[in-house]
Amino acid sequence: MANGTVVQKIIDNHLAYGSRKTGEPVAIKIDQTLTQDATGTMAYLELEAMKVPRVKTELSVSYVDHNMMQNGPENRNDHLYLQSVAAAKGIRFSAPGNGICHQVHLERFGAPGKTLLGSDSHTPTGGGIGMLAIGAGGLDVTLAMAGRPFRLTYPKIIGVKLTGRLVPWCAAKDIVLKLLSMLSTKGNVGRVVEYFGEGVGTLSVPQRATVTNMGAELGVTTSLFPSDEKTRQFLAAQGRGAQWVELQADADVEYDRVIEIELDKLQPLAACPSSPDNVKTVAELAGKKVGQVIIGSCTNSSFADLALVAAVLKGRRVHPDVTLAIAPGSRQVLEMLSRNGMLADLIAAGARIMETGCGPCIGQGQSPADDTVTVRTFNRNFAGRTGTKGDRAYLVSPEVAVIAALNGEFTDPRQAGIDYPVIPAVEKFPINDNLIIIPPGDGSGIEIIRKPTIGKPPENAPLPDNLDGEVVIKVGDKITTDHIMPAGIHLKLRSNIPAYAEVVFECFTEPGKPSFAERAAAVRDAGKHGVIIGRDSYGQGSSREHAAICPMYLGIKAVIALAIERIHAANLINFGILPLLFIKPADYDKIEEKDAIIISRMRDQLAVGKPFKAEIIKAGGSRFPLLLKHNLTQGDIDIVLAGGRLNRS
Ligand code: MIC
Ligand code: SF4
Repeated sequence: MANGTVVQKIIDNHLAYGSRKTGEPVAIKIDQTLTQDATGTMAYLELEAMKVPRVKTELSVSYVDHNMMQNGPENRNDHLYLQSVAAAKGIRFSAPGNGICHQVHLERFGAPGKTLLGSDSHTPTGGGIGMLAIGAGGLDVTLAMAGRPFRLTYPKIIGVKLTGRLVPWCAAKDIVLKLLSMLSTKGNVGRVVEYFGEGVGTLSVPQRATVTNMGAELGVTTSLFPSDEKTRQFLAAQGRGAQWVELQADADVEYDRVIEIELDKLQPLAACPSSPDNVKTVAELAGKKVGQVIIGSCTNSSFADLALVAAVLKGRRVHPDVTLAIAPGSRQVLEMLSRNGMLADLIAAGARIMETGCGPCIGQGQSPADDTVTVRTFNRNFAGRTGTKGDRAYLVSPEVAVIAALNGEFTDPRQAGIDYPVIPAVEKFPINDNLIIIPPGDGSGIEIIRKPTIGKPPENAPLPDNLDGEVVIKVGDKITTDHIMPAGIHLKLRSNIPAYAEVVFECFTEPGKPSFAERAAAVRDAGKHGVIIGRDSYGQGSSREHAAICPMYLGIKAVIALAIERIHAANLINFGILPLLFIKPADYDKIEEKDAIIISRMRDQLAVGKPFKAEIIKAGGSRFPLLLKHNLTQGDIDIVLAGGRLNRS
């Protein structure tokens, strides 16, 4: 293999087409896929629509971890569909209760040097074990299951050099929070973060996975660590030592940019409301009252994380003004805690033990009270994601969280007067895969269970010749897919597009005014095409393709913004919506809701690298020209012209 970084080596090893040219399109073979239930139902409905008899990957796993509340039949209907379609198509099914997809995948399936595509933005968790693990929309994962290579831009590689070793009470979470404070959540599209340096060897695989997991918030394609002795030990402890291969960057490689983080200089950090890059030191927040602490999510609910929390809580009591909820990341973690007595310590201290799964991280329960501070070990604190409007959510390490739970206020854990418990590395994890259902060798006779709430992917017409558009909504910077397509109480509607579409952009609906869905439907019913105007970093966060499917269902034909994030742009293309970019940022200011946008000969104008001529007509009749651009490849253009990927399979 040619010299290179770990990322370059894995990409080169999986190249289906293209070569090592930064910024150029390439396609890579995908070894493994994962889906979770909230994106999985649509992904498998798409797999069925594409008439794929059986998946072609080395391994595909369907997890149930998001929709587990079962308030009404929808969640369980989804599970039954997912389990039966997995059996029919040759996919392993990780049943509800087995754990969060990223945690379980790391424990049981992730392997260095492999490629993993997952319909969840935190799929890069697998980078902790040296795999190239990328989050994508459901349809891209479906295509990978069908054996098609995954298309991406050959990334720029940001080398993050780690030196020294974390000091007590400073954690892996602080590494990624530090990086977020430096790089922010925007402007990192087309980049991969690769960690190197002598500090790497001081971090365990679960610590590395915390870092690569939350690296998703940077907006990078993925993050990854080399595969070394620590990786070997972790795999051996999971009974999978034979899957270890060493993977290191060569000494003479050049990164596109190098950032150095001195682990021993890190301080306990917190991401303040309402963005993961709004980082302060915990010392700066000291004394701020805390009403709720939640420990869990795919970022921080490994055995080591929860063992640390249990050791600190042992013999102590949670502050009377705080509720502490704990959601273990996997059944393996929960089983270990229960067998070694730590679960009893957590319960005795007053913790509320929750089911293993995403739970409050995706607004499934535990919404905080109005005007109170919630402290979470999660990766996202976008406004309203907790289920409480105007929420004040802080993201921290388990170390900071547990001390806040004891003291009822933010405290720099180094000043808490508690000895830092040392949690020894696990030599042998208990292996129990009986909630992972292996598909039969021949699934052709399996009946797929479709209860009434399981819908179909909606159809779309080819792109019209001319865009006779109207601006349905104009939004600002950093609009996340949580703004576009809220989860929380609406999450159970993921398999039912007409119902889910009603809440698109719900957070922007003013009381007594028509919703986005009503306005978009009015534009569509008038025979016009809906257009969304965004500013910088539109479509951050989750990979949910519903943020494209539901607008498509409502007649949206184009999104025009200053920048559109990678996964969301791909989802828009997959569902036949044009992702367009302003050439002159000042044009954003000139456009208002209800303005007409005309793009004549839109189909003919759409060519690789060519700008796009449009015209804005204001309510009073005045007009001005608008020059737009796009980053679409010829393949993307063909998909958009056809009205989406499903029209081309
Ligand atoms: C999230 O953390 O926002 C989710 C829920 O896991 C999403 C996927 C989804 O919306 O189903 C993600 O990160 O991609
Ligand atoms: Fe689940 Fe939260 Fe992780 Fe998303 S970020 S996969 S909702 S635990």
